[in-house]
Amino acid sequence: SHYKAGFLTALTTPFTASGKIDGKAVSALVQNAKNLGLDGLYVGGSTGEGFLLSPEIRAELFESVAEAADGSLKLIAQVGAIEVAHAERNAVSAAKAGFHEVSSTPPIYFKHTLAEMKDYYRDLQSACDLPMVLYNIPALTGVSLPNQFFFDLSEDMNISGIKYTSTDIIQLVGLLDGLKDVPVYYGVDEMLVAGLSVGSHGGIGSTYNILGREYRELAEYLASGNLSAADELQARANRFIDVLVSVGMPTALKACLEIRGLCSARPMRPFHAVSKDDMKRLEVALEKLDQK
Ligand code: SI3
Repeated sequence: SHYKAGFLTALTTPFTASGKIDGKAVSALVQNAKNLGLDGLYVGGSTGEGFLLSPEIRAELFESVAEAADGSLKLIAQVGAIEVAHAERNAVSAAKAGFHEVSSTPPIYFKHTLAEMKDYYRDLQSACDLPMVLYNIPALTGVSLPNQFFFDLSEDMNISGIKYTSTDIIQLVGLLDGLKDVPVYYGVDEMLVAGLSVGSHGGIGSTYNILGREYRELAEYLASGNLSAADELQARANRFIDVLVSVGMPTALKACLEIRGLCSARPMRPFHAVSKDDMKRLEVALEKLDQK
């Protein structure tokens, strides 16, 4: 297919009332991804509230997901953490649990040099010996990685992909043009049609938990040249995503998954669970999706 990297959902991290990983809900969410025909899971990213999870709880999460996936999905762990030693521990936990690849945002908060960020990725890879998916998500990290950074690291590391979550399509065109054999996952769900049109090899996003089937369909329409059908699906997705974004991510998605009976809406502190009023708005948005 055109989309050799596949379509993966960013997984929500479900918690029990006492703040532990809810194993039953993990199974339900993983089964949901399988039912939607998705190729894999991106675990512990922004959708998974990764930066709010200790190394211990992330290890539990990775174990629980790997067990539920049971070998039938590609598993990528987002291991980034403020403390580098924690990121390395997360990478080791992912490898132990049987994940296929690790991924990380660049180091955040301080303004690091490109050389420091390169060493960060090299150290992570040495810790776990798994292929690495580099992650550009400037809206949340405040770090916009330049294309040369991706080119340089793919020369001297085992880079299995780039998750490109930016609306800068000019940079994306240059990235796809300059890369040799490294697949790009586009990460802005509202612009999947744009990301795939310029040549991205797949996608990863939060709303795939709900719209995974539609995104795969959208991709097939594009590949077969039916642009207007692809555009229509994107517009339908965005009417739904607009409500989620106005309620607030990632908790709005978690609330939708509670409405669908898959997990509790309860987020990790300092997030608040969505209000009753917002819950109503999300119910309506989900109903509209079901009506087509
Ligand atoms: O777990 C993750 O790291 C993600 O899901 C990232 C993903 O690219 C999401 N981006 C952000 C900023 O959270 C998107 O899927 C996003 O939620 C979606 O496009 C709606 O805005």
